[in-house]
Amino acid sequence: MRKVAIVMGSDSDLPVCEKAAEQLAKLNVPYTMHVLSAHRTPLQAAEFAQNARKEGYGVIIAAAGLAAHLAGAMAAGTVLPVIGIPVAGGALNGLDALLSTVQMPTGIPVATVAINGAANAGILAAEILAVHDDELTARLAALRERQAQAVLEKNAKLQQK
Ligand code: RP5
Repeated sequence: MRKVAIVMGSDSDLPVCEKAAEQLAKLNVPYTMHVLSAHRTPLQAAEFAQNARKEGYGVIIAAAGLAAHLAGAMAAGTVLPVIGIPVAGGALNGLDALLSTVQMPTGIPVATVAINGAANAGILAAEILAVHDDELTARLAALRERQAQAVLEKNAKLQQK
């Protein structure tokens, strides 16, 4: 199976990114994590994106806050699918990162999740890899089933009150 790269602009983004990692681990999807900044290490970030496919990656998740250009920089360097996570923080609390990540020019797409929506980024990465993987598809379906059961149990408890 191809791997997922989780790249983040700073180690301060790690607590958010760990939620993506948790989902991937639960689904048995291999992943690696990297600190790479579009602004502070632009050459290394570009090099990572350019080599990602031949290094065995199938999806890149990129998380950054403030003027968040990391996901866009990744997408500029590869035709692998890139999922952007805008990270909350700073005076605008993530709205800046959301707009910087989501407003990509035509031709260089970034699939952007919610501010701090790292769990969904992990699940979406798995769903992309599952297109050609029936076993992973089954694990994703089981995850949905467990979620539905949890909601139904909560409803049942509420009805008993
Ligand atoms: C962004 O600036 C990073 O992605 C992080 O969210 C934010 C702050 O970085 P640090 O100053 O904590 O390294 O590039």
